[in-house]
Amino acid sequence: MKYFITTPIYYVNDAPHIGHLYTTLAGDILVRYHKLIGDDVYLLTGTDEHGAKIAEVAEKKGIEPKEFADQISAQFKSLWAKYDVKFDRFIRTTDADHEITVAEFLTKLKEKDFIYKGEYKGLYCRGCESYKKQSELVDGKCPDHNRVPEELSEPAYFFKLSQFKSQLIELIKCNALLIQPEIRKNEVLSFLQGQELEDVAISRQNVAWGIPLPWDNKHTIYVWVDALINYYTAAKEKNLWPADLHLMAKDILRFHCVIWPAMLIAIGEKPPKSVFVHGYFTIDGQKMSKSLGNVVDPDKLLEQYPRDVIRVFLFKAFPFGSDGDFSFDLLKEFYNGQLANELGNLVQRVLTMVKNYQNGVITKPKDIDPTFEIDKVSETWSLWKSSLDNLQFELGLKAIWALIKYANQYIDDNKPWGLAKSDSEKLAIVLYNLTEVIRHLSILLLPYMPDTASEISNRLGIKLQEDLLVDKQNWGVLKDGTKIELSEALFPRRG
Ligand code: ME8
Repeated sequence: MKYFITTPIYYVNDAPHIGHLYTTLAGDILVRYHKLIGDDVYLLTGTDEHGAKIAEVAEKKGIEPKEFADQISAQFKSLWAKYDVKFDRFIRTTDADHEITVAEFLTKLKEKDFIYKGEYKGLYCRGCESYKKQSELVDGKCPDHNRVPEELSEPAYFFKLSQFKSQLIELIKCNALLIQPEIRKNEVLSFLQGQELEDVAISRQNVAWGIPLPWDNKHTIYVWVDALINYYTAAKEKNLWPADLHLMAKDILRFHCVIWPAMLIAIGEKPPKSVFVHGYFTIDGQKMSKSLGNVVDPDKLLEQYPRDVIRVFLFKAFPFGSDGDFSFDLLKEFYNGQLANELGNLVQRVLTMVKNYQNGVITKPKDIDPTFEIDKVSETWSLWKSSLDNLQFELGLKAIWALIKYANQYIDDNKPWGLAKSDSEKLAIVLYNLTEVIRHLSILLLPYMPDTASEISNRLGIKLQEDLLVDKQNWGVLKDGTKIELSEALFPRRG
């Protein structure tokens, strides 16, 4: 089954931060999951490079906007390599095929009579790159950017968004455009139902850094219209439209659930199938902002912890659709507790016992231990699947950790060190159960912790195939005579 996932394309006015990392990792987790279940998955990410904001920052730095965009875009791309993000395309809005697609898209809108020329009079926040109403300001400033918006009065071309109100409401109500979590769906619906939809200006006369309007090159295309079309550009190349899932945070919900589907319907295309809106990070309880100096740099995080630790922490810490707090203290506590003491300790204890009591060779017993609850493993698989299908990552991770706890408890209850002296048959059964649990864990953890998954598999003497789940969920796959490898602890405790 084809499954086309997108992240937002990020602005290149500044270096990547933990928020960008979060959304992109979610995409990568889903890619790895869909590969495992045999889907033909495609992940799109990239950078949003045009517009007044980027031009302004480049000018301050004394370089051309494109040169500046090249630098920051390269930072995003190299960051994704460091976190092993498996994207299929990294799109840039300065890519030639995108510029062509945008021009074609706008030409279609015009031909279908959804564009007219008028005069835009009003406010514009460069931080959001969006038109603002007086009622959206706090003390005369944009609340998100703490910046007084510019007053614009200029000729502009408009898209007849107002014509799409009832179609959009219908689409969202019946989940043909599924917006999750429910609270975000209700937010969009109450926005749409609460007022008349206004037409939206889709061109700027005084912003040179953009794609020219195909029929009037005195205007460039409004950066959000340019940016949203990126999904369509990439899809066209591979015949992927409609997108199955657009990932994002709540800041850009309306662009994706109002303007974007309307633009698509207007040219006779299908809207995206679903949009998932995750929460916002705060840092030590405070809003993350440059002025507070608390922006978390994903590159710096990697200087302190391996990428798997960061990946799993971010998704276990709080539900994907809710706001949550990041702090280095919480990260360290998670590392020492759930990684070193629980997961790492389980793997190390079990492999050490196989090494010490069975010469490092797994024996597959004929008998079973009736006290061992194999159901716990199959239950974990079903929670794993439903949580990944519904983007409830932390629920799936909780289930995995419950299995880890169960296995640690099983060791304490059975005391293999005692069995080694008295009952070698029971010992073989107990150690086989434990090594099998570890094997299952390596696959369950794969979408979240790919390095750890392959490390555990290597130590178990099996090769981890990332693309197929078939049979791996069964019990008893580890073969008699498999040689394990004992090595350093996976997550050495930190002081
Ligand atoms: O909006 N917590 O780009 P952008 C969690 N170019 N996620 C966060 C976050 C936070 N504190 N801050 C940012 C743009 N994000 C446009 C998008 S798409 C056609 C154009 C993440 O660089 C989150 O995914 O401001 C959010 O939606 C996105 O970064 C905004 O990135």
